[in-house]
Amino acid sequence: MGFLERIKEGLKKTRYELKARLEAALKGPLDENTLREIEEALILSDCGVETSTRLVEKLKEAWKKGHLKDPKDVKKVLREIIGEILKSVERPLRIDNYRPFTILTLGVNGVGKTTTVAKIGKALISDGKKVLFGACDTFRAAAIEQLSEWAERLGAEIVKHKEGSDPAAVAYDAIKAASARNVDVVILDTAGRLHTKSNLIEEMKKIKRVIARETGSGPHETLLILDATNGQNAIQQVKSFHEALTVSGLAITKLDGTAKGGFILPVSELFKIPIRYICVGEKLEDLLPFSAEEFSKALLEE
Ligand SMILES: Nc1nc2c(ncn2[C@@H]2O[C@H](COP(=O)(O)OP(=O)(O)OP(=O)(O)O)[C@@H](O)[C@H]2O)c(=O)[nH]1
Ligand SMILES: [Mg+2]
Repeated sequence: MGFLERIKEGLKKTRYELKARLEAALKGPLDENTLREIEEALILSDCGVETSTRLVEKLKEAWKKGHLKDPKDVKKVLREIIGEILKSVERPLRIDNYRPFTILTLGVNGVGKTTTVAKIGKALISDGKKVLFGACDTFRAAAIEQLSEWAERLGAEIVKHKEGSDPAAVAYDAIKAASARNVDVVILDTAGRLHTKSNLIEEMKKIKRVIARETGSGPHETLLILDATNGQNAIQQVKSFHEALTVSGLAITKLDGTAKGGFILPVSELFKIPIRYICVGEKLEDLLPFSAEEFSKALLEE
């Protein structure tokens, strides 16, 4: 399967629902009413009220200029406008400027942090990099075990402590070990923290301070993992984490399980944080680098 085909397959649910809604809206002749229905269709696909309104305003401009002759043109113009919004957050993660490059992952419970750590690790290892995982989720023994299994399977190094130990101490040891073992990339897995509990945010800040002190320049990526099945609720998560910890990149997981994929539009417009990766399944190879053009094509191309 080609790259575009995989994204299309992964975005199937969002794609089908958006398509069905747009087609229902586009049944009659194009007029003000149709445009309102298009706006409705976008809102229902979690594109956000403000973003949807803006999209339709732009459609209206194209319509007035006579660029929208039939329903196909609407999708084409919409695809272009969406592609433009997403282009502003298309900045792939570059790991060659620091060594060891340090990635701190963040995200609430169960969004797919540990799985994404493994997927990124696999992609980097396939690229010839030496990778070390840091098991900073020390809340549960099972979490340390889960990451250890991935490390073993992938041939990644791992630094772990006992359950209940200080996550910042794990981060410290992981960075020390990375330098000693000539590692290219350190990826720190963290606990599923409730962003509403500030003491947990404080703990993340402490990890971040330790990384900054020990590397002098890191973390080189503060990667927030968002679960697409939460749709627009992700906006509040981005806001809380970004305010407290300055997020530098996003990874969007579980796009395969939801029709709410449109939420990445308001997230992109509001925060302008680069989307590094999207995940369209549980398997290691289901991690894809984010491409604005392919994503908008996958949403709106036949
Ligand atoms: N369908 C689908 N499932 C995914 C994806 N990413 C992760 N998962 C599944 O989501 C579940 C939770 O993943 P984890 O990686 O354990 O999530 P986590 O954020 O580390 O969870 P905690 O450590 O408990 O906070 C697992 O069953 C994963 O297989 C994805 O892109 N698509
Ligand atoms: Mg985890």
